[in-house]
Amino acid sequence: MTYKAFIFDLDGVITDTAHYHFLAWKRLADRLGIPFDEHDNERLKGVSRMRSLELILEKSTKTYSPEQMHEMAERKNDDYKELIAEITSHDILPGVAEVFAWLKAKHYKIGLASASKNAAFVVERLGITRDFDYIADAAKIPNSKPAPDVFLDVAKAFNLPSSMCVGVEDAAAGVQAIKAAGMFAVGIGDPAVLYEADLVFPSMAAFDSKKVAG
Ligand code: B16
Ligand code: MG
Repeated sequence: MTYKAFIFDLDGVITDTAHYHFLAWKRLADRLGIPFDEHDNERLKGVSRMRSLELILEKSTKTYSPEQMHEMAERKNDDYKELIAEITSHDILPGVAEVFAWLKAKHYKIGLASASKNAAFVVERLGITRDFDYIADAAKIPNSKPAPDVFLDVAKAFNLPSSMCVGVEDAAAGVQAIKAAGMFAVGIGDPAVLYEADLVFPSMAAFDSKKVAG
């Protein structure tokens, strides 16, 4: 096989921060009187902070200025940061440690391509910063998923062409980003949702590295 690097998404693949995002968005939606539940939250997975806010405000009867929206996003992020401050290594999803150990033993590069500007903090809390050869900084990525930018940024850091990289994602927008980058896409979750992926495993615990890289 020609692959040399595996590039992972964070939320939904390495750890489940989606629930904390939900709680923080829910607090904002309640304050604004906008209906918002776990089902609505599905649409926000892998989507940037501002785009997430726009999706929530679709159900609002009021319109808000860019300044107001900026303030809402800041407040949500403050609430979110308070929630994720308690994350520990126990929050690493089952299967991740085994997959990383296998990849390291085979000398694959391991990268992180998260849309989250809090990714470095989360990874630090999980205690796995040193497992990554490169962590993309979402604040420096021009276009968020489904654009390929964050995955291309990691490939560039590794000095590898896309054809030598495998992307791993739990969100449809993320799988689209991997495919737009020209990489092999592994989906984690429901094949019906992640139908654009080249291969789908139901969870990281079911991730079969040999099926991807041999
Ligand atoms: P932040 P991922 C994404 O993480 C989340 O899935 C998404 O819900 C969130 O809005 C986005 O990060 C931005 O996060 O507000 O912390 O910058 O799946 O790309 O690891
Ligand atoms: Mg994700």
